[in-house]
Amino acid sequence: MSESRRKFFYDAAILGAGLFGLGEDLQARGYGIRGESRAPRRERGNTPVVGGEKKSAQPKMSGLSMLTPDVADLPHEMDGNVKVFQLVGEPVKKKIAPFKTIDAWGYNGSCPGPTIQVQQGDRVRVVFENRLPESTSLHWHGLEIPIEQDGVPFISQKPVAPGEKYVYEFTVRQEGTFFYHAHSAMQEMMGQIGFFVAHPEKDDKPRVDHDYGLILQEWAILPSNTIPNTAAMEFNWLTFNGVSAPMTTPLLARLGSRVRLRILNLGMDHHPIHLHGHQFVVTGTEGGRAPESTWYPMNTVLVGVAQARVVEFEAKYPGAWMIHCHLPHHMMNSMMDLLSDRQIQTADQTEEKAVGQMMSLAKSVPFEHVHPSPIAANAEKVPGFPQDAFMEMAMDEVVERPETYGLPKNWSAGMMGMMTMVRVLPEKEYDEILARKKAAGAQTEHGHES
Ligand SMILES: [Cu+2]
Repeated sequence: MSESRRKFFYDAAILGAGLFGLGEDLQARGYGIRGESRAPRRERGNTPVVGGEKKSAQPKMSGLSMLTPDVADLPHEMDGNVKVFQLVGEPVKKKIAPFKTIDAWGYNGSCPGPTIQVQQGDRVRVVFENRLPESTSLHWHGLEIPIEQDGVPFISQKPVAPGEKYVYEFTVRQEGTFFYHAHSAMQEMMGQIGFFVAHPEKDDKPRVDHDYGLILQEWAILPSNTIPNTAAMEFNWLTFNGVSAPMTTPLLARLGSRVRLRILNLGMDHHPIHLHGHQFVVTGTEGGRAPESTWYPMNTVLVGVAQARVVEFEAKYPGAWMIHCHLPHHMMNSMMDLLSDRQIQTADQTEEKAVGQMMSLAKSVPFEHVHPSPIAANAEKVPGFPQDAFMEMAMDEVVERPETYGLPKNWSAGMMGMMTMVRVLPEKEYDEILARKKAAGAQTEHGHES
């Protein structure tokens, strides 16, 4: 990486820190990717910008590559006709909410790890380096590859010790939505997962206009802790691509376009992912494309652990449509950890104490926010109050970015946990946001948006 390139990433990091408060996540490390930067990336075309490494040869996509909101792509270089990726497993400081940074593990400074995109038929080499304090390995989930490449410690390879490198190499014969992860349960729950997408040799029919990827993760963060408790069976922080709503970057779709969502789950729970206002069909799984004869309309798909579900829909109706896990506790984050030694109580608690506690919790987050929903004058006299009052925290400005432009005031108030939105926009509004992304990106990288 050239010196000016290095400086670019450093500047981008500063800019990102200023704009989005992601300072801890953004340290120039010289991988050629920025896991957290919001440099623009392509939506369509044949020259994807992957983390700014435009010089290296890019995948010959048949038409479209997937965007992983809030996660960068992993660039590669060519060695003859082999696509060579460099992947580093290491601890990652991860800001999962404007007021919550955790000590996760991931790859190349990113959690989840950067997205790998290849073409069906590609020969792929992944040079893996272990910068974790313990041994690990990489498993290629769903790929039909020789046993020596399967990444299971002792069975198919010796564990990769701390400080060691290990080279994986295989030919990708399938197409579909796969993933890589450490083949160790606790490391998985520390965040060691990333997309491995193999684009088909021939374009799918019907053709999609937008292709998005979401990784579902859950975290148990005990009071006053930043390290996920990987032994826990109860989870209080829920993320899409490593961030909780409203930090999740909205997906954009042109009105009338066809949208693909690839949803991947690696946690302890299965998540029913629901889309508002539209019906979709499941067009694929972690095993690849499903025949069209199996498609039927639905709007909630259960994404089980270790599964991927690929859904497609026509973006017919303009608006900001929620995409979220529908488990009630996954549509929020329990912020009891912010209460330090205090616990949220549901019994043996006067209403006055309950209200006081919710208020003091809300006041403890270190940024400006509002509770925009009115409450009744006698609210405190009603058994059960408060439920959602005070829990919603509008923080539009803290999470502002080009993709949130034009959303109604206080849009962020009800956005919590495993939640994002697809903004279906008429031509003019869509182009306006793309222009804003381009303008924001012009300071960091020249993007190819169309
Ligand atoms: Cu869920």
